[in-house]
Amino acid sequence: MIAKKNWFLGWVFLFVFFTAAPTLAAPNDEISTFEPFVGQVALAGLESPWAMVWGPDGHIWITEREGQRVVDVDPVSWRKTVLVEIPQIKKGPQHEGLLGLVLAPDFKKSNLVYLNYTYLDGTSEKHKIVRYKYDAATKKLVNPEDVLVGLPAGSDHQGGGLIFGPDGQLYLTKGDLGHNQGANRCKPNEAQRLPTAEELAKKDYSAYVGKTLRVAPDGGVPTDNPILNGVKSHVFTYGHRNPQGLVFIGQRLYSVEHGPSSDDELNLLVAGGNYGWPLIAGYQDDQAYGYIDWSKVSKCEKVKPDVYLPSDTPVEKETKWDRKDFQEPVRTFYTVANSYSFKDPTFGALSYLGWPTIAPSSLAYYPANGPIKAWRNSILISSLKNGAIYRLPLSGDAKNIQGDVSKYFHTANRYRQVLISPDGRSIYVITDSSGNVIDENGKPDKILRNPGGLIVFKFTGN
Ligand SMILES: [Ca+2]
Ligand SMILES: [Ca+2]
Repeated sequence: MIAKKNWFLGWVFLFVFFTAAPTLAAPNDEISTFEPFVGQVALAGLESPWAMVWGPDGHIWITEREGQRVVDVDPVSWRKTVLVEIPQIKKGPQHEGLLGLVLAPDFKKSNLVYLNYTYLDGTSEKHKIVRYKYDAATKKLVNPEDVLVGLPAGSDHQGGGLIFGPDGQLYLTKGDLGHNQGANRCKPNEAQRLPTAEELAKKDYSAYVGKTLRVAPDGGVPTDNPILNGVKSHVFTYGHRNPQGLVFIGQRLYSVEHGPSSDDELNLLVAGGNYGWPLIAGYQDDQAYGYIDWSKVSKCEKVKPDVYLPSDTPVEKETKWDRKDFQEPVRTFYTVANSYSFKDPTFGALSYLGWPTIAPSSLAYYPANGPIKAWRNSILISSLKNGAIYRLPLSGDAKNIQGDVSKYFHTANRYRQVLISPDGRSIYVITDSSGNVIDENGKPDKILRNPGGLIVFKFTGN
């Protein structure tokens, strides 16, 4: 049994010296000194900021999921201007709205910016990739063009991470829409289902849930996409729950995804790989997880899973599945034994905050030649649950994690995305506008300190 206390004490907090973190919400107030970094709240009141990239003018471009807009923020004056407002975006309190954005690799020539968001097609909710042209004269995003439309969408687990690869193709994460859990418990989870040729002929992309998509810049299927179950589609990898962060390190594509009540995952994505969900969470080890297909339970709507499991509900062991293409994670946050207690009284009604997860929301790569020597060749992961950045040192070939995980900048905020400045000396985070967190004292907290914020942590060392 992995005792809870030992599990926390096992973390090594290198280079981070916590001072009492004050509860500041006003822009330009100093958050705290996380020596050798100084934290500062640059902006507050963004409407669910979701993704950030460096714009062409050295400014930070931020999508606001519920704000239905992209804004431009000057990282010196913190002046904010609106690049585009998109009122037709379908927004929701948690997962729907404007998600990731990325500049085209040939942006200098094409001025193209790719976005993804949920929308209504008649009465049916869908998800799409759209591209805009940046007009440098007016500093606006104009001339929207649909790239890939009619992707599945819903009230939960949308994915939405969007990047370009060194191969010139677009990569988009698609979540499982939260099927087989919560309010969507009786809908079958389709993360293992692969698209058929008949569906693709009709542009029926319903099987694209729980996948990573690889999309040509014009929305087509790249000719070298993997053939899965005899069919070539936009699907690059499958068997995902809710992957959000993506980053390329050289030719290697890493992804983070939210696990169920344990086993958040860092994955190295390979073409055609099956990442296990919902049959397997984390490693194929039969520990603290087994698949229950609620859609097969009679009178599913009436069953309260917290109270009892009906006798016709088989819990299927992970080792039951023989999947030759299964890819285990590079690492998990965290894998625990069957004997682990998921009900820590510290967390009361917010018991999920006490689960062995971090809720990883984004990824960034700290380069091997960056000025922060101790950080060189590391992966950074932002955490929604702890309001912290986790740093994972990589092996020289970037194939593995090598060394201890460090945790930085913990405040009572949900860190939605992390972005590194071009000079490698500033680390930016955007924060959710609402939600619950674990605060600086390890206690559950319903009050976010800097909702809808942009925070910068500046390196003060040599
Ligand atoms: Ca997995
Ligand atoms: Ca497992």
